Amino acid sequence: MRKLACLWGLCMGICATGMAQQDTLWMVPSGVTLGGDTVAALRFSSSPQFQAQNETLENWPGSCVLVNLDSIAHQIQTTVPGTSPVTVEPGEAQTLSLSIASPSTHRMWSTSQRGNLLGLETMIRTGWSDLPHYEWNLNEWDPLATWTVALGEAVDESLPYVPRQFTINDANFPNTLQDTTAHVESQVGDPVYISVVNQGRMDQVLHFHGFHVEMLQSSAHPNRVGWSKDTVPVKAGECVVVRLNPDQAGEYPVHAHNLVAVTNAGFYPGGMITYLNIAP
Ligand SMILES: [Cu+2]
Repeated sequence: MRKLACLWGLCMGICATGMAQQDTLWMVPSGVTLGGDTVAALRFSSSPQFQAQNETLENWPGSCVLVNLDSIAHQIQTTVPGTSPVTVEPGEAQTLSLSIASPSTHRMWSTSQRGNLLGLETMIRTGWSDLPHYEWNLNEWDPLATWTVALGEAVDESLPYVPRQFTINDANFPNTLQDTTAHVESQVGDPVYISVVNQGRMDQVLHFHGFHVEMLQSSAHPNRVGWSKDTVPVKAGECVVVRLNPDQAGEYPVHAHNLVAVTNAGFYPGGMITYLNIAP
């Protein structure tokens, strides 16, 4: 794909590093609008109030209280090696204690179909905190399937899968540019980290314009650590960390390489696109 002109101007956001440490997450049901579709949703929220974007856990504090405000029990699983899932009954709370090797980035999600299809999944990470650290949770959405599970019915996941919406941090382009935890803002000579977790059912491949990034973690392809690449596969469920060393100024898109994933309900451009905005 050619470099896209950025029509949305300079986003004056401040990057994501200074966020307060979160030690409680609430699982909250509601709905969101994505690219003209309404989608039933479940999110890890930083308060009992529903938030459209899952809250991530940075600088992992060692344990976190999970409060279930949903109507069914959720079994919460993580990719941290040697740990077992925690089950939280509706209306109850459980403490998730994990010792996480530093630095590393992991996925945390509900193993139920309702939890998974409604998007109850986030990123937990520790380390790589000496530089600004951006976070991209990738996901894709089938609106009809979300309403089916929201009504308590099962979705047959063996049927052909045709999601209509594709998101970074539960937002699709151009709304991704308003997300200061995803839209990279730096300057020449100031490197940043980016953690990427694929929360969806489809494998994705991210294409970086303007730069090669250095692979620091790749849970499905550990042999690629240390490689310098402009195209980064992120398999379903995979957790990847890269370092971007900006050596030239400009606005450069990063996008999913699968054409359908850069649309909103079939309309291009949309979906999994964000920008690297590098000042001179
Ligand atoms: Cu491209």
